[in-house]
Amino acid sequence: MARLVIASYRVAEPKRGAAAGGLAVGIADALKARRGLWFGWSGRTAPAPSPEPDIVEHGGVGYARIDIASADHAPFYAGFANGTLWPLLHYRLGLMEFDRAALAAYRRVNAAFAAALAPLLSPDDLVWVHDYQLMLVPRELRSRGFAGRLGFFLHVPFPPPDVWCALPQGSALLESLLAADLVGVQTERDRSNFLACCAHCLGVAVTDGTVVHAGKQTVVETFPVGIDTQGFARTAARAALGRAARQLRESLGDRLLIIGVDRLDYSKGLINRFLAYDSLLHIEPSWRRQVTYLQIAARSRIEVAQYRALRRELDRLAGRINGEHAEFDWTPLRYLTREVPRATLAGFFRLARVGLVTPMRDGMNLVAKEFVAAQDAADPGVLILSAFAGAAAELTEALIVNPHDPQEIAEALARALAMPIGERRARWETMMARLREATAAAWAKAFLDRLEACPAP
Ligand code: ADQ
Repeated sequence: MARLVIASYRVAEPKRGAAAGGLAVGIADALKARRGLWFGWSGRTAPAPSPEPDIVEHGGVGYARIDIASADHAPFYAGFANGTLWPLLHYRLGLMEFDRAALAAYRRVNAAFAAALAPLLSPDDLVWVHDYQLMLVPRELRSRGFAGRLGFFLHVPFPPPDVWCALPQGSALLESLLAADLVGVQTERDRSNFLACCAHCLGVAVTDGTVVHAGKQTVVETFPVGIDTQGFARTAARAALGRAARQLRESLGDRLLIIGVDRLDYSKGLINRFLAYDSLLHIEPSWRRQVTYLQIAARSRIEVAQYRALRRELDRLAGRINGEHAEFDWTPLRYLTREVPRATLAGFFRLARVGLVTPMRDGMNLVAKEFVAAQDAADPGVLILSAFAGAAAELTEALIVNPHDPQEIAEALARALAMPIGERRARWETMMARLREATAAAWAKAFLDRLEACPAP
């Protein structure tokens, strides 16, 4: 079996591996099975970083990590990756900032990653590059002589040509991705957008999902990311009996719990979600005192101005909603801007009657899948899900909403809160059956099987 080499911006702590949860589970299993190497950022910056990665081994997996140049980190990460690419890829041109110096830093960091990784590779390795922070790595690896099988997976959406073309020098990024043998995306929509951009911006031939550019063929396919469904379900069942879940349950009394869990990011639709809850309390006053909405929003990317502005807006809105609707013995909205341990979250999901997942645009959204996996089969909660989350393609039995319309979300909330047990069970069982198959491990396997099936270099 070929050795697997993963390159991603962040790397799980060697000792934690799959315990870091989420995506690390699927990746860690594949790495173990293939005696793999995980390459990425050390989490440190240095004025003149060593070009050689620091390599450690743990549990049969190698971890190779490099520092990023101190002068480059901010323009690379807060600048081009999260100030330019992130909004662009989430269709938010109005929030996109472009600066050539930031693009130059992005190029340098991607080149430094490839320069440090290339000497570690052998021709029969399977190399799998992850996400929008490393879009120039495929081409950089090729120009350093790596001719083996190379795959790229984009975790976030890919926008249509009219949006993508607004990015100055965007063609260089597309060309780099076409240096890979396989490009994987989350949904059919992302796939057709990516292919349309290749045809439109590069003028290349696209047939049956295969792009031929500069004499090289690249296959573009859909691989929806999954979670460790059974593992998360077990964690939730256990955590629901634990201390945090008990305290939460006691604090709720007879009230039904609505839960939202997100990174504090404008793509997650938090403002409209707060407005929707406010609207529910206005249009369906019978739910006053009967519900509590718990929103856990982990602070994220605070070095980017838009994220700080969003935080201020949510703080203001949370204050207004509680000020307007609260009673001396009822706080309608509980709002926490921090991370909560995964197991605790799993227990909270299981207690909730409604999971509220309403991103304006999301590659997949693993919270939606975690919420479903965490439910008690005898008394499952209802998922309300944005039509623009990648997960909506699979979780069709959720109440699907347009996140741009707070009123529509409010109506879905009222419907979910009143939904009879029979309907809740039927919807949940269908979604859960699907998630039992479409796990993180199955996702990694599907991608790697497809990469291995690409023509030998
Ligand atoms: P994210 O944008 O980070 O991921 P998501 O898929 O929801 O979004 O994953 C977030 C993970 O972090 C989940 O496992 C969740 O439980 C956890 N999390 C969120 N808030 C938390 C909190 N307050 N405390 C603790 N944990 C929290 C990107 C893309 C997604 C895509 C994933 C995977 O934007 O669309 O689904 O990658 O491909």
